[in-house]
Amino acid sequence: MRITEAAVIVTCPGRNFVTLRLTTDEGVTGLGDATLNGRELAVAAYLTDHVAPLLVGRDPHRIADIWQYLYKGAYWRRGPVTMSAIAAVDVALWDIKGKVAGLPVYQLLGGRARERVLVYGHASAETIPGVLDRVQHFVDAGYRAVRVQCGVPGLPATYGVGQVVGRSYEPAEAGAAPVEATWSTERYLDVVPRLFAAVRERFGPDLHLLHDVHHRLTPMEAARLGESLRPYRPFWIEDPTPAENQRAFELLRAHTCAPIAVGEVFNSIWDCQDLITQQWIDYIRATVVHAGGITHLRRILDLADLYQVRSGCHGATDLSPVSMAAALHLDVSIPNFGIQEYMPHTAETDAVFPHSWRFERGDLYPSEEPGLGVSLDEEAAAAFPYRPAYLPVNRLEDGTLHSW
Ligand code: CS2
Ligand code: MG
Repeated sequence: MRITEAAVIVTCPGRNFVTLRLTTDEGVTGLGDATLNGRELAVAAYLTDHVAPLLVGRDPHRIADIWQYLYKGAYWRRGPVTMSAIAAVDVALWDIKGKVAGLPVYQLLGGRARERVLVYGHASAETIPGVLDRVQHFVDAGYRAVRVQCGVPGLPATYGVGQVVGRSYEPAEAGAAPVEATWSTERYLDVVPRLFAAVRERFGPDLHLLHDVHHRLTPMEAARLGESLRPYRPFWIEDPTPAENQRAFELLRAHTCAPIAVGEVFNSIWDCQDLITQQWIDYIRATVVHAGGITHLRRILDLADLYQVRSGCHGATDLSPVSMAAALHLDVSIPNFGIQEYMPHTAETDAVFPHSWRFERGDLYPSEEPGLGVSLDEEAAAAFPYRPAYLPVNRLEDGTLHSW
């Protein structure tokens, strides 16, 4: 069996998505997601110009060898653009292997380790009462885990913490340049414990509550947040402080027992190594698309298992349904599954990427179809051309650029 074509499809059914389609001489095709929010065209060019020509003529069953060839053969290692491109190839090859075997991908990964995949939804609003209404919506739909975020009083809508009514708050805003928002750590640290208190008071002790800090605090500010949330038992605090300097997590760990989740911006096992092996975190959030595909993410998750770190794969809507399908096959098959993020896509996106995973009462169930269980309607995709869109930036009140 040989790869005969590697095609890159860019579409924007609400969000930009980059998809790799591999075709073989036996007519079997495979899909991989290559979307890198705000830098989509860089990965598309990397694939079209530098990877596609290397794939034609190769045996698609040699997944591990092709992975090593693209990783080591480039000389330039790691980085989100390279690793997203490799991920797309890797996932498309797993899709092909599953279709040839007549098995869903999770069966190739060792089969089911659990019956279902626990997910969390996003309850976000400007005000605390607004968030309570959103949480009620998730509880009514059967969710047992919800991420709660509210606006910071006195600041206009801030990325990831509030919501402008009628406009979605993430993961990106269409436009030629990022929106600029304002940030105040003190006001934020004041409002989040009040939000958690209100949610616990109304919904009781059983609902899992998560919160995303989007890398905005110093380690000691994050420790203060962890301690102030302690009475409300957070499931996790995500990205409390930037992870470039990983010793920051050692410091944070020494001052709070709040569970910590990190990793959505990581792209290699080397980014995760210290955090995992030093047990400075509780959940690793790397994704299939940005961390080198199923092959590489499984290595990360295996390393994590040795150190009692569980998975919490990133699942925002800037990851295409192809990535979500791949994540679910991993989630259901690994021993150290924790939770899966789930933000349903727009109806337009679901129409462009028909898929057969299933949501039921707070859990997702991976597809039982051979391969990933996702297809791409290329005619529908062509109706939604690429539109520039970027994640916002944050400035402090004096204009200093802050972490987003
Ligand atoms: C967020 C993401 O889902 C999350 O946890 O942090 O929405 C993230 O901001 C985007 O995926 C960035 O592309
Ligand atoms: Mg996040």
